[in-house]
Amino acid sequence: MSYDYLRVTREGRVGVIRLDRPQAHNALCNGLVAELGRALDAFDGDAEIGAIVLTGGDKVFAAGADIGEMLDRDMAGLQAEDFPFAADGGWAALERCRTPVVAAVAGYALGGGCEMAMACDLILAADSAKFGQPEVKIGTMPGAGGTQRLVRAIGKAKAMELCLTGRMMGAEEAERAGLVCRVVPAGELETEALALATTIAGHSAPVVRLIRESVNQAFEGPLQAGLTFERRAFQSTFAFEDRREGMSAFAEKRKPSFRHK
Ligand code: DAK
Repeated sequence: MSYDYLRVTREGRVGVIRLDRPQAHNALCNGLVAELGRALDAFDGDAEIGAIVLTGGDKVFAAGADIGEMLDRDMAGLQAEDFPFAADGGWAALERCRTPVVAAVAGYALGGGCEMAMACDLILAADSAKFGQPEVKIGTMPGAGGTQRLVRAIGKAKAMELCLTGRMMGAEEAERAGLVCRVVPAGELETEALALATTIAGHSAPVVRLIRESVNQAFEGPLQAGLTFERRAFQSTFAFEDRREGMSAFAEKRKPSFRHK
């Protein structure tokens, strides 16, 4: 598959998608979002891929939706296509992707860029990362999870401040607030993101899928339902060959060799 706005590579069991529209600070034009959907669907359907890294450039992850493209849009049109779920289903592909996606963020992750990072499973930040929801400054508001995922990730007080003022939050503050799992020096982001994704991809794929779904239950639903889901998910790992292999390997003091089934 060829792409105009992405660079797509693979490193072992890790798929790497790099947003690559530097002249527009990786603004998320429809073409880019559509390509992202295709790349994600391809990796998600590939049994040889166990984790995905989604990243941008050194100075910008993504500066949000393409303001030029939105300028002349009207409400009826946005509603008809359920923007941003249009663009050939690019956003929807991110929401439904079952392979863990690590967002590796350097520089600006603003508006739709911050929302895109938050729609991933975890965010690894370079010390240069800046997160924000500046839509209010251009007369609109977050529309792809900014007022919802940000509140769940960092709490109402800080999320309210960021959304109402458009202030950017640096990497250290984002880590303290719980938005990112870790901050690394900018020059090490790519290596660290790959190492993180490679660790995930080295574990049993069906078990990873269950853990991911279970953590998301905690993020999205009530506690009792989540605890029940977790218990059933745990029990169902005993249906996998990889569960027996993992425990046998521990008992035999060797490394497990997972076959992802
Ligand atoms: N869209 C289009 N072009 C952009 C852009 C954007 N979001 N951000 C930057 N660019 C372009 C600039 O126009 C400039 O292009 P040229 O003038 O060189 O042709 C180039 O990228 C470099 O930008 P700057 O010259 O501004 O660079 P600086 O380093 O000075 O500043 C910046 C970097 C990131 C602070 C600044 O560019 C900036 O503030 N950009 C806009 C950030 C922003 O407001 N983002 C939020 C966009 S609104 C929805 C779902 C989702 C969304 C909306 C609706 N529905 C469900 C309805 C999402 C909305 C958004 O994300």
